[in-house]
Amino acid sequence: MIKPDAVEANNTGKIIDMIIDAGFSIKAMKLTHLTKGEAETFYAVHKERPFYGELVDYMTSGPIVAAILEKSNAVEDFRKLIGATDPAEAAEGTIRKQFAESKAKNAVHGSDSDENAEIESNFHFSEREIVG
Ligand code: IDP
Ligand code: MG
Repeated sequence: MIKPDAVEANNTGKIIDMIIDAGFSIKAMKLTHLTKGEAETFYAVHKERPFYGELVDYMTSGPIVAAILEKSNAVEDFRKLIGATDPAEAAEGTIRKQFAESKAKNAVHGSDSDENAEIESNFHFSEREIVG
């Protein structure tokens, strides 16, 4: 996902360019606005964390871009491309280093495992919206 802060700041195109330049292909993509219930479900794994309420408010504060990306070793390579959760710790050349405002408003989401990538893909897209 490209998160609300990055969409609002008109960084969507630049972020998609970086993703394509890094060798990912786009299998599905859409602009959407998560409801509170959708954001709560998507981030349910974090519901005991102190920042959960803030995270749900942020993720529903404006439109997001959801995408399914394909590449060999995609999960690990995408996490490398986006950088650390906190942009202060993100490596030079990463998306979060360049575009994240803070640890909370950190521009992009990436799945953390192949299993979660499948769950998150199915959360955002139906089968007929996925190319190939
Ligand atoms: P990740 O997005 O790098 O996988 P997670 O630890 O899974 O990081 O956290 C999910 C999201 O929750 C982060 O991307 C960020 O938007 C938000 N978040 C994480 N830690 C904090 C925090 O300490 N304060 C506020 N928001 C946070
Ligand atoms: Mg995570």
